[in-house]
Amino acid sequence: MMTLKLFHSPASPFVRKVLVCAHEKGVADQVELLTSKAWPVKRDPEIVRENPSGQVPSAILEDGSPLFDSRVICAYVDTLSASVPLVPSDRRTCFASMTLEALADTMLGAALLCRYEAVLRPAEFYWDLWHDSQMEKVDSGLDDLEARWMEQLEGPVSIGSIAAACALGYLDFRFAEKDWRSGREALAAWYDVFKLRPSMQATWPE
Ligand SMILES: N[C@@H](CCC(=O)N[C@@H](CS)C(=O)NCC(=O)O)C(=O)O
Repeated sequence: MMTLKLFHSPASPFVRKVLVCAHEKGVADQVELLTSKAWPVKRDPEIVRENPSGQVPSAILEDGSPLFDSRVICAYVDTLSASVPLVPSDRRTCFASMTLEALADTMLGAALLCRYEAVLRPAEFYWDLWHDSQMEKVDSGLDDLEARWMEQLEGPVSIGSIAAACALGYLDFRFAEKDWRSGREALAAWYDVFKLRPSMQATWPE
């Protein structure tokens, strides 16, 4: 059986995307988790050896070659079994799913920057405007999901819906006080069902 070595961190929403994909594809047992310490200011040399960004998720294939970032690893995981395709083969839905994933990743990236700003940056350097501007990207993304992406989200599970669910899950996890559900009832209702999927339950952040 092929094994994918995955640098991971139990709270990382980008890693979660990969693990949700692995569970959806029934190949979670082919992923070997490597403990790592991804952090923006002091990179983990073990990860850097494989991925100069030092970020998780980063993976190593059986032949020793590196695989990153989360989008590439998710696409790779999709090839590990023939069950339901997460990157749709139909051209139109494929690019729509990838765009939805990109949107969710953008929201996640901005939310992570807010998190780092709050927990990492020395208080005297904290910049409200910068923080709030990142959070505006998250809010615009939430509005876009509600206004334009519900049909796609409600369709068959895909890389796009998984990424969106991981982004919303991260908001609940790290920004519990943020009331992202108000005014976005369709998105909230969709997420509250999607999060019950066994793949989401098996990858709850710690
Ligand atoms: N574009 C990357 C983003 C990954 C990312 O931001 N990972 C975070 C953890 S959730 C990380 O490693 N942060 C440490 C850093 O930015 O150096 C992906 O999709 O994999």
